[in-house]
Amino acid sequence: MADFSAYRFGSRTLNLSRPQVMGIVNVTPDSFSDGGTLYEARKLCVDQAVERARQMVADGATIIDIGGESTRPGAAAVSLAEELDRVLPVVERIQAELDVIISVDTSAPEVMTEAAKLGAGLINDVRALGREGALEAAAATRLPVCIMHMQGNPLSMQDAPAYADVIDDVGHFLQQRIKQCHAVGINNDQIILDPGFGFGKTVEHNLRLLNNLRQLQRFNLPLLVGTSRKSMIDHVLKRSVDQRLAGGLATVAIGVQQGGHIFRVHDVKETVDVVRMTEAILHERRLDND
Ligand code: PT1
Repeated sequence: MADFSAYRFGSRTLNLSRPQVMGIVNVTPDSFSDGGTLYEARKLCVDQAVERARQMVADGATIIDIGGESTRPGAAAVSLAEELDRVLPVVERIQAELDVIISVDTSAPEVMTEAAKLGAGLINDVRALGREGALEAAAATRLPVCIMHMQGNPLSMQDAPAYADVIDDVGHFLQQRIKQCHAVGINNDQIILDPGFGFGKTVEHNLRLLNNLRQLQRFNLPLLVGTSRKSMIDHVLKRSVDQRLAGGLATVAIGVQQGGHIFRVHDVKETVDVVRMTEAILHERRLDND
């Protein structure tokens, strides 16, 4: 069994032998230009992102995931220049103002490189370093990477997801990607795995992956779980995106029981409570609050 009690994220270290909560900070405004100048709108957006991150850290998040490209089903692509403009100022401000690990949610090699220079501690790529130059760029940062399974691409992935066996298929995909990481010098102590909930999967695929997450433990790598506010909750409960908290917390409780290490969520405070309570149940005792 691998020991994750002092997992390195660049200059910072985290105890992944206890489940950790990653707070989501999206920097994907519908429009920067609604009133005022573009410059003022961007600054306001950066301020908002930093304040959200500050609250999440106060609520117990130990990682903040910053993303400038929406990857939810049907989302359109964003230009490299736009992604850099959205993400880098937020990375810079959070690094200066908060004591937290910064994760950058990107598939763009240039964003990985520049964010690492500004102090990011984790590269989170839903395309599993599949873009041209991404493997090499990620390797050069020496940072850990989260590699996620996706079937298809965000524009079309929900059209007709199909698997021989979703657990086997996701496992085989991740195994291939791990090999490619090793080939460029990204070692096991720098690889985090993610089954990619909602990325080219039916609700049944997602439920099966969550209920069998433990099977991905065979890689002896940390597991990241991202189910927060996703449509799989709507498919079970018929809830709009702002009414999915309880459903999401149920996925976190099961994710903890199944051995998940990092939970990527919008609702940090509630998730930290569920993680702690679930741990107490599993260990049949109170655990330290750190
Ligand atoms: C994720 C994830 C991510 N999810 C990682 N990064 C998103 N490592 C962005 C829906 O069905 O799970 N792991 N970065 C957001 N993507 C989605 C996908 C959002 C599906 C919503 C849905 O509603």
